[in-house]
Amino acid sequence: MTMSADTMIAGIGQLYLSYIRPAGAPLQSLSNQEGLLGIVTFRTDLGIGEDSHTPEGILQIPLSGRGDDLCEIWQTTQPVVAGKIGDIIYRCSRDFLFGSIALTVADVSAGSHGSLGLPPLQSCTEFAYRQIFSLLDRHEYPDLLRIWNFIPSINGVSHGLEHYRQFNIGRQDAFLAHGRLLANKNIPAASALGSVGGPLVVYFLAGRHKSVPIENPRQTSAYHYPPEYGPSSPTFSRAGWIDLGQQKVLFISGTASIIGHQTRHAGDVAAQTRESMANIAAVIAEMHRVAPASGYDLNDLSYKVYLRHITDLPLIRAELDLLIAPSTPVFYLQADICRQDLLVEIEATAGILNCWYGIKTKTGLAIQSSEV
Ligand code: 3EB
Repeated sequence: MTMSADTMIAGIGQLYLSYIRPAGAPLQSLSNQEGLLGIVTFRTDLGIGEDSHTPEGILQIPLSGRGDDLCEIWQTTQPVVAGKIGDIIYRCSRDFLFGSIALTVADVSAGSHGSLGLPPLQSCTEFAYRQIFSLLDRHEYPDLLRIWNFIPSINGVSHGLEHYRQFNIGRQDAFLAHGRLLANKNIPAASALGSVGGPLVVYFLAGRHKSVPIENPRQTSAYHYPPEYGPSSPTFSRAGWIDLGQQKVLFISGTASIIGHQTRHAGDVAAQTRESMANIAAVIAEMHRVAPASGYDLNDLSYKVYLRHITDLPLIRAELDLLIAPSTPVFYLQADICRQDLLVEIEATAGILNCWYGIKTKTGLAIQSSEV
């Protein structure tokens, strides 16, 4: 049975993700598209100032600019309205809200939140997450489906504590303050990377309907990591799965060479890549146990690979070429990873990729714009 446009509108909204090269399209014109939830660009030479948001709502992630020239576009089949509240800019449809927040760490420490005497990045993170949860609670998008965190100087130390560890305290405190750690049912899939200075940048997709969190049997749940990784454990799940009717969407968190809670293969980027992919395969297998109808394998995913050293790219690519088909979309970005000894982190999605670098995928969507 084919669905009419009316059925589509009456049913749950669908989600589409596209990747383009920023040079290939006038970005400003993309922001007028129907159903646009958000645009994220990964490059530094766009002239990022203090403000990571452009007037058109295009989020610019302050990475080193090495790696693929990448622009990530989120769309839905429902009408979208744009909004701004506090430091968050967002666009939302009936079923989805896509938002971003960029906070300059020094600003927060100088302002009221610094007066608590907490490490600046910790209070900044708590402030960012509290704003996000307040928005989601107020507008009734209870479920955080996916979140990306870009932490300035992630492995740097201030106030005697590594920034990633400060970040984990602030994040967990905000989850606790908003009652979101009850029974570990509300924990989103996430990625956490280092940015090259600039603000703390967080972007996220939230939904009216709940996703199902998935853990990895090969790994200790991050929210149960022991204290040797910091005073508060990281609040994220290994993956989230959501049934949107026609679409079965899987969001796999940033995945690294960790077994149990320990880093494996320190100093060996090829082995870390293989271990990360083994973890992703384990997450997919776990999803099939929880949701038997979905049927994805490694070749059905699209990947973003964050590498600490851009010079490792050929080694990582060689490993991935052995594990996934050449037609599988993989994008490479240079970023620091949350543990000093991790050289690579790989995130993936299934069920929503619309097109990439001009290549249409079988997920294919109705609201394809001529620019994309
Ligand atoms: C790990 O498994 C690797 O703190 O939000 C991956 C994805 C990692 C998300 C986060 C951290 C986070 O612990 C690091």
